[in-house]
Amino acid sequence: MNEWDGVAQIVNPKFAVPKGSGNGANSIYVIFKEYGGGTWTGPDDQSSAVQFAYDSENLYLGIVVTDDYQDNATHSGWNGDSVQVMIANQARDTIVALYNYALGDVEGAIDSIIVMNESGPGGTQAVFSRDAANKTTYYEIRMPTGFLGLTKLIPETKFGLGLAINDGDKLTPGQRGWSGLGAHSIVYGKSSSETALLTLGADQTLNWVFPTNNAMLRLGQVYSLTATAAADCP
Ligand SMILES: [Ca+2]
Ligand SMILES: [Ca+2]
Repeated sequence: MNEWDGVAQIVNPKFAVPKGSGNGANSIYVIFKEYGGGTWTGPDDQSSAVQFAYDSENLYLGIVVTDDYQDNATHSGWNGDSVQVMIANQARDTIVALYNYALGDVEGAIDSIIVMNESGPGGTQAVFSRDAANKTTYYEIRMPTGFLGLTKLIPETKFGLGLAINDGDKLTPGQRGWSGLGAHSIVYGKSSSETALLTLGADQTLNWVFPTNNAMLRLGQVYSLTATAAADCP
């Protein structure tokens, strides 16, 4: 992923648990949520960093997932190691697209790149790879402008985007938890209001504005990225 050098990276984005509990005095923010009997032992079990860039024709997502074991025996777009994406409109009150991505099969036997267009215009392209020795999975996704119903992407274009990055492991296969950016847009039912509002920047990267109403999105460590926080964010 050398072409991503210099593009701002968001490492370990945080979200409030349980869903809907953000912005409170006692809100609890995490970088991973266990689910369905899964257990999470820490960032080496699963954690994620995300990057975005664009040109006039495409939005690009680069996702680096640290994960101790590749699990997707059923070749599912969501029920195992996978990346689920929601695109929402600028108001974040309408779902534009739902796309699911994964590498098929388990550690040592990966045989496919899975692109599942759950809804929306589709036409996305994906290249994924697994570095088992370094326990790292790379996802690179290209979305043509049609995903926003536009002919060109230009600075100041705004839209919502959510990522749920699922983890299953050898002893606990399937969707047993997730990290992600605005993950609650996708899990426990679909909620477009929980996507992050993205604004295309003049330098062809993306600027960020936190959700202000029921913020589930908190940034983790951010490298070289302009982020505008609402007053009630930590
Ligand atoms: Ca894991
Ligand atoms: Ca895994």
